[in-house]
Amino acid sequence: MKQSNLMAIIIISIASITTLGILSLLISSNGDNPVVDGSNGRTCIYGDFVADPSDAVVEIDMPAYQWKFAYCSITVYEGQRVIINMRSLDVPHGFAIDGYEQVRAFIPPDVDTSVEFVASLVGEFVYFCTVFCGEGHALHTGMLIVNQIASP
Ligand SMILES: [Cu+2]
Repeated sequence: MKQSNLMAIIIISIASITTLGILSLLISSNGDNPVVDGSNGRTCIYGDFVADPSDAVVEIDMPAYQWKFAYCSITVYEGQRVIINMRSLDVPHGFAIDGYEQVRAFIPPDVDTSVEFVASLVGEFVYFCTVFCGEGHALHTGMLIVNQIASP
């Protein structure tokens, strides 16, 4: 075999291996939802949600998946009407908030599900998945923070 042919084969091999490596990196980084760190030590898709204190109604889009809600935490202000629109990106999940017992929803895959409530209790409340959704179910939680509106 001629030396130049051998060189060509080596160059093509290196180029193919490099291309395959880059492709597999691209595929693996897009295969799962990207995960970000929240302020409360949790990981989620979007990070932390913080409402504008001047809004009367706060509407939040919060997909759920194994084993995270899109927001690690939701911060709202006392008296605000809160609407959380949810949709499962994989298996059935549920939603409830410790301390806000009236808030409860089943979140089937690919169906829009909403909960609506007035943030009447000030404090920190854990929200959690109510449907066993796999090995990470116990970690499928987040934190609702209801702040008092500062008095003038
Ligand atoms: Cu779940």
